[in-house]
Amino acid sequence: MAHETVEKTPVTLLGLGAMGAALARAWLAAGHPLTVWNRTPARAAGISAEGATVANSAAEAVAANTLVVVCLLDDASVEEVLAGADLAGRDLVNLTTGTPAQARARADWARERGARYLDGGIMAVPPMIGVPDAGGYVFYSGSGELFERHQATLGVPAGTTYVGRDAGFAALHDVALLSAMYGMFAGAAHAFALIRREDIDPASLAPLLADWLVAMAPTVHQTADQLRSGDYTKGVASNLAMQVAGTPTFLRTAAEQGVSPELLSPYFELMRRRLAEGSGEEDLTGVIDLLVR
Ligand code: FVH
Repeated sequence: MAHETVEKTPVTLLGLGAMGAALARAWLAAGHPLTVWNRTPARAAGISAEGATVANSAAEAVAANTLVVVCLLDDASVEEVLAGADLAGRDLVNLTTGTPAQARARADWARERGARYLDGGIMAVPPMIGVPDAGGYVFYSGSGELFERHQATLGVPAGTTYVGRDAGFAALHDVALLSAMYGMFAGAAHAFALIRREDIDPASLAPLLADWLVAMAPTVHQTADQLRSGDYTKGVASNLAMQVAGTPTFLRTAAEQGVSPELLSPYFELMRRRLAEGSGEEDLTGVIDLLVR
């Protein structure tokens, strides 16, 4: 019986840093013809040995294939690397981390040069790339048609989540999730600091902390529901008045343990401000409105 051979979309990849190299290996492992370029040529040697074609310049790499993926340090390096390339007719996918405004400007910039544009925000670290069960994925935004055309190829290194035609939305979702992550890191840092000088094994606190954070995480759905309805008292389990009344205990405990309250205090201050506006029956959701200027 004859087997149908499915042609894999050829990919050009600019940038072979930690993330770029992981992306390259995933496409090569899946059988995609791959052309690569990196500013420091030595970084391409391993990828070349694994089957990639190494271009002599970024312009040569861009000329090799319609689908051009860029994964560089920052937006300035994207500008620098693509400056001499002919982008007309190219499908440019930019996986470089940047701000929403940078992504929108880069989309306009690409369109002016005759390219279609998709921006991406990578929600993964390099070891998660090419590992389907690792949970990594990439936010995409910009041309919906481009996303549909290349979804299968883009889905090889990690999952794909398209968040809209606005080219800035992938970066916005990326930064929103990572900002929440840093808030979580800050809370965990404070928790570990509290036990730092005690005879408590951090390894015994860690699973308790992880389970508690997981148990609390679904509260974001209630927050979203309250933001949509505008009713911040809907389904409140622990109202703001009660929570503000509890904050001195947290601050006194920090003082007793010799721990700086600098990570917690700004949030407590916002809670107090919202309470002072007469919102004691609400959830913590009103804090969000204090942040939005
Ligand atoms: N690594 C990670 O954990 C994160 C996960 C989430 C997404 N980020 C973003 O991915 C972009 C690339 O990150 P990376 O990990 O590959 O970064 P590096 O290993 O530092 O490699 C940087 C590459 O960029 C090249 N490069 C830098 N400046 C220039 C320039 N002016 N002209 C040309 N190329 C430039 C660099 O080349 P070289 O130093 O090897 O010559 C690397 O190829 C990034 O946006 C993360 O935020 C990764």
